[in-house]
Amino acid sequence: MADLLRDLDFFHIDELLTSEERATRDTVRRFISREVLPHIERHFANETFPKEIVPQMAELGMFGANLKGYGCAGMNNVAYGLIMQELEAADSGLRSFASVQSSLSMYAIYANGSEEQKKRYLPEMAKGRLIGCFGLTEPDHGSDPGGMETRARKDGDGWILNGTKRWITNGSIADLAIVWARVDEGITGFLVEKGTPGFSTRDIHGKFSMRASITSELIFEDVRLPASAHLPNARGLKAPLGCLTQARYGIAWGAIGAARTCYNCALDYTKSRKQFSRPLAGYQLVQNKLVKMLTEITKMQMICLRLAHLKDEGKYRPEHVSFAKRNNVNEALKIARDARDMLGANGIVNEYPVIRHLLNLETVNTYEGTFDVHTLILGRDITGENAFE
Ligand code: TGC
Ligand code: FAD
Repeated sequence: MADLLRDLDFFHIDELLTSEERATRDTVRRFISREVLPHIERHFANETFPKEIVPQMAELGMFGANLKGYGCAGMNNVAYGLIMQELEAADSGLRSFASVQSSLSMYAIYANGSEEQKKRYLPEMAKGRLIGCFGLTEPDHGSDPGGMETRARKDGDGWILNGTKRWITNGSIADLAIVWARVDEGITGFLVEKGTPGFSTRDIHGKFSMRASITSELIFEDVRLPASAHLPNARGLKAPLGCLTQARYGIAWGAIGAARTCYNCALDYTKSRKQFSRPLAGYQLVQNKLVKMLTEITKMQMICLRLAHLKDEGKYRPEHVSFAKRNNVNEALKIARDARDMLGANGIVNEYPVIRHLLNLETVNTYEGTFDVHTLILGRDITGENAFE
């Protein structure tokens, strides 16, 4: 089977990229091909994350890639998106790791931290020496994080933290947890270092999706935190939601990568597989599916490039990101399902990457705002009626 990471560029979108953006994408693609693809099925089978590649990801500037200063690469948002696209062409779990490190954990400190916190943590996180996780979801509060029960109360100069966060990517492998909690004034954020007494993690096993990514529960039992652990500029739910906007942006790009791998695989397979003495690709029903995939991927690419330019110009709104995340992940999921069908029985084995992408995309459609939550965010935007109240 030919290179499944190869481009799909029906509308010459490549010509709209700068040479630096193309070079970033190609470097990441070579890295993925060399260091990730040969091992990813084993990690998915064993429920392990390939932690050994973290230093190389850092070397390539992938962590906090679009942040400025503090040892970050300061790339534009097109380059950042292309990195996410290539990572997810290999596996959604890999893109998840980078999203959580960059857009959730580093960005939370970048946007809400003191100068001292930024200098202390961001350069180490950019180098991949310090891994972060982002604890917003709780066992009883997923789509409605505003209902969170994790609580911090003042204790002298510091704080005492109690509560449980669930479904936290990188939870048990993180050195630093960004934890969102309720205080008397509302919702705010804390930095909790691994090893702090009273803080423990428990991994979630039995996942059929995102198996090459660690997902954990974070438990806080009378965790005593110094004043310096508080993110001083995190005031209200808009602080964590602002981080989600950054991560959702990367997810919209990532979905293109997963969809592209599935499309390339389905195209190659149906061109070579013969039934009734003709290649499957010669049948009208199969061509219809391939053309639908091509069309949706091309639309996804256009949405993301325009979104990147709006973001770089400071003109994008969270609702633009909701539009892109909702559409791209849902279309990628449909493409993965069609590709799986087109591979017949071979669509269910790990000789081909399609079933792994399909299973992963079920998570991607759920996390960072489910498909329906983004529908309601957009519905609120265009009607002025808030379905969440
Ligand atoms: P609502 O009244 O809508 O908003 C409260 C305040 O926040 C502001 N805001 C935002 N700010 C920045 N970015 C956004 N996306 C924002 N959305 C809202 C808003 O303007 C308001 O500000 P202010 O000044 O008036 O206080 O709050 P609500 O409680 O009605 O929330 C509604 C809703 C459903 C949109 C929100 O809760 C939501 O997005 N729910 C989905 C939860 C979610 O996505 N969780 C993700 C957890 S992290 C994760 O899944 C990581 S996966 C790993 C990976 O990324 O790979
Ligand atoms: P619920 O909110 O209970 O939703 C269940 C269903 O109800 C969905 O179909 C939803 O669309 C629907 N629904 C909810 N509200 C409404 C409504 N108002 N109207 C109509 N329908 C509605 N969280 C973190 O904080 N950090 C992480 O790193 C992280 N990583 C994750 C990794 C994985 C592998 C997974 C699976 C999840 C992760 N999450 C993380 C949690 C994720 O963000 C939540 O699962 C997601 O927000 C949905 O919450 P929920 O699972 O509680 O579903």
